[in-house]
Amino acid sequence: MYEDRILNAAVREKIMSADEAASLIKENMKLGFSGFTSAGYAKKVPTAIAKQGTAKNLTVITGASTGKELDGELAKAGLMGRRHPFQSDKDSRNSINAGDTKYADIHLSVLPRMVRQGVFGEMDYTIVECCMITEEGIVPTLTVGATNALVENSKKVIVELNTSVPKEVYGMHDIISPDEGKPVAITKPTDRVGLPYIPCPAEKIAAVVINEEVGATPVFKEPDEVSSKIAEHIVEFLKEEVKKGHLPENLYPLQSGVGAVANAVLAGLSGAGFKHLSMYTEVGQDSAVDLVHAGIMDSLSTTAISLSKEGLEKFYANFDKMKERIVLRPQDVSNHPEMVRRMNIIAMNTAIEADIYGNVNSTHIIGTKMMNGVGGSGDFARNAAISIFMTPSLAKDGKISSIVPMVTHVDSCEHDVCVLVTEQGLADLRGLSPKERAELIIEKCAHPSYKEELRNYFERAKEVSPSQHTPHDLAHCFDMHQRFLETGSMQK
Ligand code: 0RQ
Repeated sequence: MYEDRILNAAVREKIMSADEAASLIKENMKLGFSGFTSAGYAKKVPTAIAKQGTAKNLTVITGASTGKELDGELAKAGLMGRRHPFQSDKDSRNSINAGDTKYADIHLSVLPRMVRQGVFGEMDYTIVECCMITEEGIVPTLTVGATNALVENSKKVIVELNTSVPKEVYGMHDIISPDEGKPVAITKPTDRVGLPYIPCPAEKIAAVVINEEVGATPVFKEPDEVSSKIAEHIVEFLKEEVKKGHLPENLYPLQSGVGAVANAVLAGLSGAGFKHLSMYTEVGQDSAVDLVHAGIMDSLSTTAISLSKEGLEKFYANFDKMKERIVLRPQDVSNHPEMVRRMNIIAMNTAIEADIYGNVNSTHIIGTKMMNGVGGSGDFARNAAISIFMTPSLAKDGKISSIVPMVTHVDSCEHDVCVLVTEQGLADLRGLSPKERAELIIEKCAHPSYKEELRNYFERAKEVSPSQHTPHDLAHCFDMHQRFLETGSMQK
């Protein structure tokens, strides 16, 4: 059985049930997992670990977020002692915010190097979803993430062979470690410089579990009026930059973050008349892959393809074209500062809140509650040719203004934010002094119902501030947040 997917006979002998594989996992173990966004993570083994419920205080390290069968089940079972570097599951978020899971939120490009440096110690097991096991190693499904670094630094590996993923996916991956001190010779998104599999000797494989199911797939909100308006402003800005000769007609390679707004912005690009676009990014959601289907995007380099059920069906129905145009890389290559800088990436990420001087909070709700994590937004924002942050001007039905006097937590600082966009408008902050930025952000990005309070804050700050470079009224810079905590709304 499975001779066409497990090429080594000795490895075929290691096929066992998810329960048997899960019983290898003991209390206090350090586990690596494949997976990045809702793609490429093992499902049966973590669910079985959670059901057995005995392996307490696990350290769980992945590429980025995973789905409910992994983060959700382990958190609900109270087994998640530590979690790195990014998550977005409701139950794992609750466990972190209750103080039950210790969470270090780490730039995604940095995590694999930390794994190789031994910052977390050696992994006891790395649990990898794959579509094939060759004589030389493991062929992942539609992600790479940090899997290669985790496998390298693991005592043993458990493989979950997912037969719903065609084995023809072999050849889409480009595996290389950038930590060897040599330049990574990638100058365009589809360049290939590495191996089509993750090296792993047969002896290191402790168990193979067969999974025939697709598992949960993400559901994307249809673009609404607010996200479509944000997309419109960005498209207009990019067209203007082309007109001025600042950008080529097919733009520079794009990076786009996760979530509903990011998905809508890419969808907005499809009708904008651009041709021969490319992406050098970390996650290809439906709207990015749709641009490839439509022939608007020629090439897409990413570490994960994260598609809805319909998106996945369309992807496999047009697989030859997808394979020709899409390359899957480790996250320390997809997010590598060297490549982001070299290829002049246009980075587009979503903020939770931004302040009048252009600092961005992507992670903490009202300064203390973890949402997801910084993910790759910092990797791209710091090194991009143009770093764009976008957010609806209001959150929670207007009870919160996303533009505030001072952010309650900083993920991307004023130096890494070139352009700020809400549905109200776009502020091009490049080359502006802090006070010029404040005027523009309040004018262009704030919602009309909060403009007056923000203007009043800025005027008062100029009166009471000891310095006129970045004026602040430090005793009152969090008044809006405090009012929300006390009354449930920032509105006066
Ligand atoms: O909460 O779901 O309870 O209503 O935040 O907000 O508007 O649905 O936006 O799905 O695009 O996510 C920044 C979280 C945006 C995401 C963030 C509340 C809001 C809602 C989600 P509810 P939306 P999105 C590449 C790059 C960091 C990582 C990153 C993210 C929830 O984009 O995690 O960029 N980014 N990675 O109500 C209080 C505010 C709020 C607020 C929003 N000001 N105050 N709550 N919300 N603004 C990908 C990877 O790295 C893998």
